[in-house]
Amino acid sequence: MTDRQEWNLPAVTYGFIGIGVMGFPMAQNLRRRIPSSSKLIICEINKSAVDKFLCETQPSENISVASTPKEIAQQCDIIITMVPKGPHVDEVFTEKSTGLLAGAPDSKTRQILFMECSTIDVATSNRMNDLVTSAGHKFVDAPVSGGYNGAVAGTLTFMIGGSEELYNEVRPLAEAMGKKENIYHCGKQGAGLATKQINNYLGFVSMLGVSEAFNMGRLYGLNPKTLASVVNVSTGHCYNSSKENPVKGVTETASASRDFKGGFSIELCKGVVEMALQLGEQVGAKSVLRDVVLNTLNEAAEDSRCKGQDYRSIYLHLADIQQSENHL
Ligand SMILES: *[C@@H]1O[C@H](CO)[C@@H](O)[C@H](O)[C@H]1NC(C)=O
Ligand SMILES: *[C@@H]1O[C@H](CO)[C@@H](O)[C@H](O)[C@H]1NC(C)=O
Ligand SMILES: *[C@@H]1O[C@H](CO)[C@@H](O)[C@H](O)[C@H]1NC(C)=O
Ligand SMILES: CC(=O)N[C@H]1CO[C@H](CO)[C@@H](O)[C@@H]1O
Repeated sequence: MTDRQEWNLPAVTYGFIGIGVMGFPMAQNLRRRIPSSSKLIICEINKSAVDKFLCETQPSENISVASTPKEIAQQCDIIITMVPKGPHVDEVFTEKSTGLLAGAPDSKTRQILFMECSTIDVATSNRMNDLVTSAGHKFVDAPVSGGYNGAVAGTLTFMIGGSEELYNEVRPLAEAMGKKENIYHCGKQGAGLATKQINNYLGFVSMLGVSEAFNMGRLYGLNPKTLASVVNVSTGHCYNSSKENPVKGVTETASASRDFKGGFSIELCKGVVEMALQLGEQVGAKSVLRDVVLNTLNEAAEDSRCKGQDYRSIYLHLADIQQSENHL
């Protein structure tokens, strides 16, 4: 409440749809940084999340709750959406009696800026963009990375797709929920999502390689710490070999040291990687890894050692070892 001027956000009415794991802390940071005279209206189907949000917000803060996205569009100038999947985004925007578009006014009276932060397929995002812009309103795709911790700390990375002008308009909003240095203009609408998916694909492929390599080392009988030290300073080095070694005990802060609890679940990872490969197919990009990656993810998602765990638990699946056997 001290440094609101610093964020330089317009004194308009804000709407936030989707107060889930990520949306909850993002909306909290937004509330702290928009002008105190501005109202924030939230909309979420999970009642207990709404109660928790109201309970954790200062009574002096200007907050209200809408029961449908339509009500949000009837009142807000800037609307942020953060929901799990493509079909949810579709419903939030297009549902005939409750959707955002049903509540959006004539754009000459009030033009709405839609900042769509969900991780969804590019085709759905493009479709929403077409509907919104043909009604005279503004739309950007702005997916994030950095997970729950990044959302709480307000250090998320934003990958934004839209015109230069729209990018400049949403940048202060992204800064209010993310890290100033990590706000990227990725290209025209859709490019934010494409960037996010391609990075997640590379992240998974990289983790798969690291897991296979360290399993080879394990079976040969190499000391995983020594192997990691050499990889660390050699050509095999990558983020996941140094910061996220899957062998428990090699990297203190790695997911492996928490027995792969929390983090980016194998199921979410599978969803994003599938979207990335679909995107690759649409643009005609050759992928020799495609089937291997999809099969591995499908198998892992059915493996009790990986189900609901951080995606890096793929190592246990590949090495065919139990959690209790994963140590130095
Ligand atoms: C809450 O927000 C509304 C709409 O922006 C504004 O009219 C009203 O004055 C605000 N109330 C307070 C207590 O700041
Ligand atoms: C609903 O919200 C509460 C509080 O944020 C959360 O603990 C719970 O897991 C949510 N339920 C579902 C089904 O997402
Ligand atoms: C590998 O490098 C990272 C820094 O990049 C360091 O934190 C880690 O301790 C190193 N691990 C080993 C086993 O040398
Ligand atoms: C190559 C690379 O950096 N891969 C991934 C390693 O893990 C992190 C955290 O999940 C990903 O963000 C990286 O993309």
